[in-house]
Amino acid sequence: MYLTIEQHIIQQQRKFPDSTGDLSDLLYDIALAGKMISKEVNHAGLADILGATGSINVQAEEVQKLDLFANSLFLQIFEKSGRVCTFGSEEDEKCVCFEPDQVPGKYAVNLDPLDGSSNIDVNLAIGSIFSIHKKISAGIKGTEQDCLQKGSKQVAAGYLIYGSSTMLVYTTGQGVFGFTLDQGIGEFLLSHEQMTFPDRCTIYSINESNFNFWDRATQEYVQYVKSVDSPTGRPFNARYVGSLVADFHRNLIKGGIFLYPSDHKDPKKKSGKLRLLFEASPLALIAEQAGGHASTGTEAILDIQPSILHQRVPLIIGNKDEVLRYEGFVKKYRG
Ligand code: P6P
Repeated sequence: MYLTIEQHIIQQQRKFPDSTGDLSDLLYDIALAGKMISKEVNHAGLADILGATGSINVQAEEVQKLDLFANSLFLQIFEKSGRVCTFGSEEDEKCVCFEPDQVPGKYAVNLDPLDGSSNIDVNLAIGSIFSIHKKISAGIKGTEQDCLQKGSKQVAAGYLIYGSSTMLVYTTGQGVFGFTLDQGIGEFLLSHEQMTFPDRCTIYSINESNFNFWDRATQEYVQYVKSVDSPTGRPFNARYVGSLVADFHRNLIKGGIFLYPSDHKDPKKKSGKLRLLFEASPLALIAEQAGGHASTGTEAILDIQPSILHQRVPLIIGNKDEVLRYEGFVKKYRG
């Protein structure tokens, strides 16, 4: 008999007798949003087929871009919940600070509502990434300060992956747990207890079209893992979907390192393409809880004090030994 995510969250909550249950309720809210987005994402292909007759979906409604659909869904759920004071989203320039009704929300949520959504029309896995912090600002109403917290201060983080099946993977600091959506009963069921990176790292994930724009350390590291001198004595497998959640999830299960380093091809990417608060930080907590590591190449992701909401960082994440090895290459060139 499988455990539902609700039962699991309550089990975890019982370990903290003075818990009010607000974090548990917030995790349910995210699971609910995940079920609703999963339905739309799977349906999008159909809409696209029908979309050839114009931007009308099967219910004859205006087709919303799915990432905007996901964003507004999370916004509505969080606004109604009374558990969230501030909501930062990759889709919105500024964070949303909800009007506290009776009780101000205790949590700030940073979210990438639908990461990799450009892969929907080619039927590749995409995901939602979430990061939860406690409210720290002084006033009743939340502020941007509640979103701009170090990754090490997260009380929970995780992601939804909409792939061959829909999964919710999360941690509250007690290990990493994976739940698979049973579409038949509409429940997330515990399918991966205490997820950890395998000992052996055999996969590297990076967009090699940027090779000529990387620094020497990255070029040398990638050449190394592709050679017979690699830690396994044979070249690592190259696996790159171009959808962060899909690449990260596969590497978590099979053992791998994902790299999105800074490059000098695009001035906007000189500190990396991926966003600290909406992608790197939540996945870093999952990685560290699963025995892995996440770094910029010189600094642990969880230690970075964010300065702006849409701060970009280089992201090297996966098996701990491999990420530390990459850091060694960087050190060699930076001294
Ligand atoms: P590139 C998707 O657009 C995304 O934000 C991540 O999901 C993914 O890892 C990355 O960008 C892919 O970027 O430059 O390799 O296409």
